[in-house]
Amino acid sequence: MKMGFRWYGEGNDNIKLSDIKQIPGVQSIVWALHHKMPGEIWEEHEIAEVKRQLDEYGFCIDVVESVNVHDDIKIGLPTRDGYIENYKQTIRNLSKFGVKVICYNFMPVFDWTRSNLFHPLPDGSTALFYEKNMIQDDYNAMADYILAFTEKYNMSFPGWEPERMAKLDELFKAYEGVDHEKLWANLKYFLEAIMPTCEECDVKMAIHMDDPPWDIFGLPRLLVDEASIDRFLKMVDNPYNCLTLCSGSLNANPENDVAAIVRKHCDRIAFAHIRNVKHFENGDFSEASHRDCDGDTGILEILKAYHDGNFQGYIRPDHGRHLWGEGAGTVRPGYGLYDRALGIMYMLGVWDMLDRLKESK
Ligand code: CS2
Ligand code: MN
Repeated sequence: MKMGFRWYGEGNDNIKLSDIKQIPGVQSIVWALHHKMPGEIWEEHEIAEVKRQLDEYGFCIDVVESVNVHDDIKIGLPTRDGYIENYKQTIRNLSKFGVKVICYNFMPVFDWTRSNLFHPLPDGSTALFYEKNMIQDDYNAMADYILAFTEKYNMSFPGWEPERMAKLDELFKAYEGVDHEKLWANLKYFLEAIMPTCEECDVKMAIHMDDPPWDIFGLPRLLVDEASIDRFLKMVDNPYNCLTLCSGSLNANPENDVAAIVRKHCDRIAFAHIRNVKHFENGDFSEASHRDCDGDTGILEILKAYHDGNFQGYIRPDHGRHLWGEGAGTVRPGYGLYDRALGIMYMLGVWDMLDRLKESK
């Protein structure tokens, strides 16, 4: 297991690499070129610059998160082939600098969706929150909420690019007729087209789970439970077709047993996202600290499943709460420094003890 930390890049993240360096056990920076639009080629000189920054602190560049897939590929338009060629070139360019894993998603229109980015928790911290009733039919209201935030604080979220959001009605129209089966077929087409490049370059494609793991605003979502993960891995049965198993995304549906999925597919999980979620009876959920008893995701069982599976991939704390003065304007929602650092210490504590117990057997 190699521990990582997501960083949004120089000038785009208030957290400094020198801060991350002080968190014990972090080897890998999970990064991206966040100024790139889906479909654009990531150029070698741009990647080289990030590599230089990471080298300075001895971090590895192995995992990229959010090489976003162009809507035309998800919709299955004839123009998709050009965007797939660009994607292949990005894979080649990334591999030249040592990248081993690309985390991406295949969610139509939106990436993760929340109704409140800084929901107050009883302990005085704040966290991302999903109020089921708020996310029903009005996708424009949803996008307005997110864009008002990103504009106010002069940032953009991957998957919520203002350029795309500006044409939301058109985008929804373009997805008309893309039902679950069509979307599966388009995903298969994309993966089969890029697998030879992945093999050649030794780069694993690791799909992120859909968040939340159910259809929203009438848009189909695919990676939602154990059965759909089975289907995905079988559909393109290649060791380079892997998962970013996101515990918090999956467990937004309490029926999902994430530890069981880890046990079943450990060898196809290239990247593990660890996040804890607390459920409410009405279907709302809140994100929580990584400590097992603070949520319902079963963090201890999940870590044990990875440890038992001798997991060799990358892992990172996913979202954290905002603590100790962190809030809108000082941190990216879900991506503060402190709670993610605490999450790392919790996970490493558990992991070290599991190592110890294994040694003494
Ligand atoms: C991430 C996802 O912040 C998050 O929830 O786990 O947004 C993830 O980066 C993307 O879905 C990957 O494409
Ligand atoms: Mn995640």
